[in-house]
Amino acid sequence: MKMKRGLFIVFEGLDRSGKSTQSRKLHETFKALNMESELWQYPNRSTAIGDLINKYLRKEIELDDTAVHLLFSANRWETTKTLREKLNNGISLIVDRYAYSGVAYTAAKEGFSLDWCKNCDNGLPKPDLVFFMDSQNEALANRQDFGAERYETTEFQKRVYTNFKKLCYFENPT
Ligand code: DGP
Repeated sequence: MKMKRGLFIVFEGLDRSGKSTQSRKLHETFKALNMESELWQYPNRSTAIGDLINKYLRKEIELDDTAVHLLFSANRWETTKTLREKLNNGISLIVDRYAYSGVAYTAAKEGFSLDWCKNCDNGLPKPDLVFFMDSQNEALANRQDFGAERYETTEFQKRVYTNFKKLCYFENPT
């Protein structure tokens, strides 16, 4: 089934919080309903910028924190044209992480405010729906391979979680 405009759905949360599994499940559901959709992921490690980010996350290279923040954002901006085209062509996008991770992760580092972190993503296409996988870090630390990548430490994930909760509140105050 072709929709007039595709849906832009994002899954956010800590590392190993189940985002990828839920994104895949939703994608399967779309397929079963015969609705055109694609599964996307940020960072998109397949581009030149994504390759740099990948090396940074795997601790193969060191980069300045501000530069890395801008690279993650640039990685979203560089795919914006394609993203809009897909949506306008009726293809729904189910996206594992987006700009909320950009803010929550960098603001977990010393000297970065939530507001500053939001600036470079201003103007990106806005999702229609964002799911936050509300998993606490204690359980996540027991998942297989936890610790392999740069941000996978219990302390860091605790600060990221606090930031995600602040973003949930500020974006949707009750
Ligand atoms: P993933 O491929 O979903 O496991 O994400 C890789 C790691 O990068 C994960 O620890 C979350 C982090 N991350 C994702 N997006 C951003 C971002 O925009 N900025 C920062 N600083 N970190 C991010």
